[in-house]
Amino acid sequence: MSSPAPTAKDLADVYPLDIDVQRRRYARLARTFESRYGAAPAFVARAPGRVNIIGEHIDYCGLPVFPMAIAPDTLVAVRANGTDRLRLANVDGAKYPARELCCPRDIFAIDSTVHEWSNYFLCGYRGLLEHAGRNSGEGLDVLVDGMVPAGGGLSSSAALVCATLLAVQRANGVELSQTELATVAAAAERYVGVNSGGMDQTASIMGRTGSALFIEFHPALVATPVALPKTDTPFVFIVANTLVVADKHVTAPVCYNLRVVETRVGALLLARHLGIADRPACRDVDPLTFKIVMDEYFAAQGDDGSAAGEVQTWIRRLEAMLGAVQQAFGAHPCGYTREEMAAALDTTPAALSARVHEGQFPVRAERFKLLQRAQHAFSEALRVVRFRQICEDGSSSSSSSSSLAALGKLMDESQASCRDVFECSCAELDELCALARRAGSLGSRLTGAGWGGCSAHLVPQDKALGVLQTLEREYYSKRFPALSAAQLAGALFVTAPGQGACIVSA
Ligand code: NG1
Ligand code: MG
Repeated sequence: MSSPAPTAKDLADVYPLDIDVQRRRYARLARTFESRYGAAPAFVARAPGRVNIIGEHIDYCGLPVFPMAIAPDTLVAVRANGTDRLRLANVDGAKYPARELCCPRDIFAIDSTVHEWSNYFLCGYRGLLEHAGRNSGEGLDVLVDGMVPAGGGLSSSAALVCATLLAVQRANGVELSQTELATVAAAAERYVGVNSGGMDQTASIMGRTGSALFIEFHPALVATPVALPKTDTPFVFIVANTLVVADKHVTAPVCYNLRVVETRVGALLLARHLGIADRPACRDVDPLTFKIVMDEYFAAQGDDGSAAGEVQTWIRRLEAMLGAVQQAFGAHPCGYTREEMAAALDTTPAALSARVHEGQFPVRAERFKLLQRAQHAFSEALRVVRFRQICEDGSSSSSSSSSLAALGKLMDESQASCRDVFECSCAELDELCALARRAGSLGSRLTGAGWGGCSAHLVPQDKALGVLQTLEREYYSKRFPALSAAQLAGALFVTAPGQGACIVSA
């Protein structure tokens, strides 16, 4: 028996973000701030989390991604205190204890070996000072209220770094453009020891209600809002958290940072295979990414891509790269040792390690799977470009359920590639995807770095309740029987593209 179609109100209530809840949250933040510091905050900066719809682990390859900002966000309430103290507190003081730090000393001494929530604040502040060329800034009283689940693949970290950056630029009388904010936030977050790309910060800063963002990183950071298509059958996105906390900070040397190194070495070897390693843009640029190698390869042939439309150019180039990847790495399906990679590049393992910044972001592996990582990167970029094209075709005219099915298929293919080729899924993510598809999801995949964290599902509205109920019954009740209603509401919810970061009150 099929469930009755839920109304928009039913769906909105799945995640407690209605206006009254938000009013109470802001009022509580102001009250707590005042009782803690003896004065009201001067202003509140907010920055949202994000769901990546498609395009996983390719932002740091310079290839385009397709995320959306979501409603859950982080608030940073601030007041200058006229001293050199940074007093940081969090409304969840049990999980994130208050810290008193020194400005600027602690800002320039972030210890990336400890996993510490205040580091993300220090990152944001350090990013601002470095960008503005200042060696110190205002001492601040700060209270943070975050609603983005931590370690869940929804970018709680970027939400805190972006909200901090917005707050400290205002508190210090500096004004950055949106592109500068996103670029500075992305670079700043690397001070916690994860060699991340720039997708999360760009989505958090530049998100638009109702639109996803097609984000390009090279040759320049450009985020193009793309409206989701108006289909005959309305659809929603459901987020389901595995509740397996993917602690990227701890696992970075064997997971995230390792993937970054595999794609970086892959780019160096691919450039050599294509005979373009000595072009200045390949030789001197740091980091060399797959996107730069692709652009340089075509530039070397005098092909500037203007002969065909933008989408056709992307597709033609990405397909050519997939062919080249097969030729370059096809003989090594089991991966390379460090010695083999160095030999193929006429260098030493130590020099190669330095070239890919292992001093700052060390990794551990017996074998580096360059073939598989490169296959994932270029094929995932193809899926991103195709996804965008279907959205654009479908927002000019009302499109059919077949375009919805095509979007879902791209998401499913992305999940298969993440699981089998890039190896960043896990059993719980695979299970959530399988359960959701069985209950009517058209496309299900992990979102964010993976190895735990959240999944995202494209679901026709009339199937949404069924998917939610199935996941609750078959996943959450079985694995987490003690979960409270509030915890479940934070783990399993319907979402839509929301607005990016802003200063809420001044
Ligand atoms: P999460 O794990 O959701 O924070 C990370 C990276 C992104 C991107 C994705 C994978 C950080 C801050 N963000 O996202 O840049 O590479 O993984 O697509 O590490
Ligand atoms: Mg993160």
